[in-house]
Amino acid sequence: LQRVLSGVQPTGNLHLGNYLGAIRNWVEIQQEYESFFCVVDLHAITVPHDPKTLAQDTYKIAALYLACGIDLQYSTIFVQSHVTAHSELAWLLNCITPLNWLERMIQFKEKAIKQGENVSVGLLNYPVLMAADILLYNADKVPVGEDQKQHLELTRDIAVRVNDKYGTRKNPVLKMPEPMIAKEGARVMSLTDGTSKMSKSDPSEMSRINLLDTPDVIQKKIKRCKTDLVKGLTFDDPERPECNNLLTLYLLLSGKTKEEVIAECQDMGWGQFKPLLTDTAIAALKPIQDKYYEIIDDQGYLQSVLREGRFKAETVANETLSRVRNALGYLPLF
Ligand code: AQP
Repeated sequence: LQRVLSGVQPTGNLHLGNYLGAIRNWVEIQQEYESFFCVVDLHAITVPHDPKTLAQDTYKIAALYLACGIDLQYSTIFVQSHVTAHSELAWLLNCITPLNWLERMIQFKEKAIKQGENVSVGLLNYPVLMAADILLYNADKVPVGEDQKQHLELTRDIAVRVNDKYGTRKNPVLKMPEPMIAKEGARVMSLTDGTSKMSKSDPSEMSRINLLDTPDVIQKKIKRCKTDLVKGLTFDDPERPECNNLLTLYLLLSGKTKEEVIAECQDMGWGQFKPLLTDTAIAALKPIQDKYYEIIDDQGYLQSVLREGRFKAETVANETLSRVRNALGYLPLF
């Protein structure tokens, strides 16, 4: 079986972008791959974070993975910081990654601007840690949203550099991963601006639907979301980014095909479509929320899931780490 690795940060609430761009696809492919899904808590402190909520947020993401349908029969769920090989490999990769590769990263530039003086070295290093996450598991595929594409290209560049410097053609040190980006849902847009992505860090709660939003909140957000004055609803019109985004949300949450959605919605006005989208979103999120509230307070269960996940992850990760250590010429552990 080929292997898959992906993760989400335990920061803020997971929203429909995280779900439709990433987690939902993990659920779909988990039976075809050996899958590792981590809660990337080391990434979470690259921006200012609250130590009072980090541990609980980590449980929350693990519980949401399970609630969304990640099945332990096929997949391993673990916490990034529990497998210390992530930090160790990240350090080794840091020392072979040129600084200007990191300075070019769009996400760094965007987040750095927002933070002004407080930008940490960790924020710059974020993609190197992500490369370590992926490369440790010899992942063949990395299912992520469109916004992570550049970081994946960097991961591949780092792997090439390590292999060129320290490996041979026959015996590469690191496996080359490939991005797996879904056709639909790879870039879910904000409810208040169809040209910017739905994101946890948008200061406006109205810009996103969180997986744990109550029906009332979902209804309010969709009622107030940005639309336009054009008659009828269409996909893929660059002049109507909000319309494309809302129809795409309906398509993904209803499970209907594009043709079915076009036939159903092309003559609708917003007054008719919004309640339809609202009901569909509430119905799609209900089973996830039910399952989540069933398990979130059972810390014993979540701990056992994460403990077992850690053991499985460590076995694979430590093997790769020693391969890299050997290739770099370190004195082996004895
Ligand atoms: N809007 C989105 N559409 C599709 N996919 C998305 N992802 C995030 N936003 C969208 C995907 O979700 C996964 C988790 O990424 P993360 O934990 O790194 O998320 P994040 O960066 O904390 O979340 P945001 O909302 O993207 O936060 P900020 O505000 O920091 O920009 C990834 O696979 C990502 O592609």
